[in-house]
Amino acid sequence: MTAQTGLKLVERDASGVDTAFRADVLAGLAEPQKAIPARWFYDDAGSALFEDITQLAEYYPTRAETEILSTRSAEIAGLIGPGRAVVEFGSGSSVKTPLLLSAIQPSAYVPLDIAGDFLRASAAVLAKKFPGLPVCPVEADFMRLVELPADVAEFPKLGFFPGSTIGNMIARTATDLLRSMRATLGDGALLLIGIDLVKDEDVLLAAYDDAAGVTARFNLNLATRINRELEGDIPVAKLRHEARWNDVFARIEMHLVASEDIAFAVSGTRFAMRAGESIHTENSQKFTKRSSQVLLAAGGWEPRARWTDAAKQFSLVLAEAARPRSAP
Ligand code: AVI
Repeated sequence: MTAQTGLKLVERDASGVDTAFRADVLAGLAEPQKAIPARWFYDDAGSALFEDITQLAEYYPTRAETEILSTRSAEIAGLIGPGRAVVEFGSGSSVKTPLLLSAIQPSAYVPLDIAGDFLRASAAVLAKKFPGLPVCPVEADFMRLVELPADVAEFPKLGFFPGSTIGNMIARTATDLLRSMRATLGDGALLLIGIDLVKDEDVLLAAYDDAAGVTARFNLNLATRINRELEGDIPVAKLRHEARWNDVFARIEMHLVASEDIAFAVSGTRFAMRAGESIHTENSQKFTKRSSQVLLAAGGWEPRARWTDAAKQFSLVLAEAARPRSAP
């Protein structure tokens, strides 16, 4: 069954379970190092907790990216030009989207998100802020090719992917996503993408393990979501949040660590964890200028301009859809 919401596509079985969620969780928990893709954090509760994270003193990315968008908006707008349909991958309710929309005179705004209620709520807030602007929310998993609403077919597109969410994917998945964005947006498209930078380990660890415990609640909410949506009985109180810096891959990792031996079931399948064993729930890759350029090129995008905040913690890159070529 396909849930129709404005436009699109979350596959559910007869009992309303998101089949992709169940498949990822069951496969991930069966691995020797248990692991679940980070995109499943974002049910309505997870999306709200993430908004709280963005307000934390320790979490620099949102402030840094907002600083870039507000101080460099004229330059960014000059390169993008007017009349583009802005397609945002993962809908933003934050200040970033209005900053972009008010700088560039877009023809339409198309937020894409898998969290339907959150998507519609933030789209409504934006539509109020920009009364003349067509706002066409699409509930979809943007990891796949998305069919955009017919209303925006004739406009040139600007993909907007702020927040360095690209860093939450392993390189192969990130490349696939960039390629599918290229296909969704078409020839002549531009992409404005936030890319977080390698920096001091202490700054990174604090950003992903804040003193108030909001990130811990965000991480643990995944287990709560599994219990609720997939008939699970994971003992959430026996899991604790841990953030680790992996220097080999230049990434922060988040884990849910069992504080004692536990056993549980998800959708009728039984799993066990030894004390100290973890479920790896997120990577947050940090980039250098070069590593970000390599990734964008692999995904079919040619960087055209790049900005950083004053403290050089975060970058925003404007890239252009590359023409397919197989030779240098
Ligand atoms: C959405 N994403 C870019 C966030 C990040 O920084 O990797 C998710 C997050 N995880 C913990 N804190 C924030």
